[in-house]
Amino acid sequence: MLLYDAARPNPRAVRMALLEKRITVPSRDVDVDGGENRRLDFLGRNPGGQVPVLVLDDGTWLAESGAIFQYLEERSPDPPLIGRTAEERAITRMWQRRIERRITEPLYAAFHYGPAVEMYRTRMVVLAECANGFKTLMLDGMTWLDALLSGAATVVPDRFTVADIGLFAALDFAASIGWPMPTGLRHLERWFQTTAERPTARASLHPRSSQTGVHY
Ligand SMILES: N[C@@H](CCC(=O)N[C@@H](CS)C(=O)NCC(=O)O)C(=O)O
Repeated sequence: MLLYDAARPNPRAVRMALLEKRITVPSRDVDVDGGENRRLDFLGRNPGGQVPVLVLDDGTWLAESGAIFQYLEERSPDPPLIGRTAEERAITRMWQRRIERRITEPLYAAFHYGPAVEMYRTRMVVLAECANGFKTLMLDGMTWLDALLSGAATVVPDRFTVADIGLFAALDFAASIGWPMPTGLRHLERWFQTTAERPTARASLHPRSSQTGVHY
């Protein structure tokens, strides 16, 4: 396998999952700043034009973090990051999707259409006028989750899962670019601190983080 990586939060989430599962995969950085992932040769293999991509041993390009998590789980079930039973797996996916919809997708849209708009303008449709709206949705999602966590250390009760990993990669990135979670969300703050203490949280940071201060 080969991981097409980059100094970006979704690739970081895959790095964190690999570390949690103690799987070592060689990686190569894609020049996202230079638009390598939006060129025809890359798009021919991943029409989504984004990273991460896991290249499987048969040469298949597997994109979308959720699909990559799923593949890793089936290849290396221990420790489980999705679940041991059909019920556990379904519950993890339910939370993973809720978090994407309510928090991480609005967060990334707010970033692409806001601070990063000039870079993305030449590559994709950007809705600069919607950046603030997506940020409002993201903040609303954080408030929603805070109330649901109510002291829990993990999104899915009593199990660390890919739902935690995807959320952590996004919120750590956001805080490091100056978008901290709103004050007063003490459950979400506690969840964040607990997740940040996992050895894989630090170990999954891209080497560029130490130069830029951005957590990805
Ligand atoms: N739905 C995709 C999203 C991946 C994504 O947003 N990748 C970003 C980095 S975090 C990217 O490739 N950005 C560069 C671009 O879109 O050109 C996933 O879950 O993997």
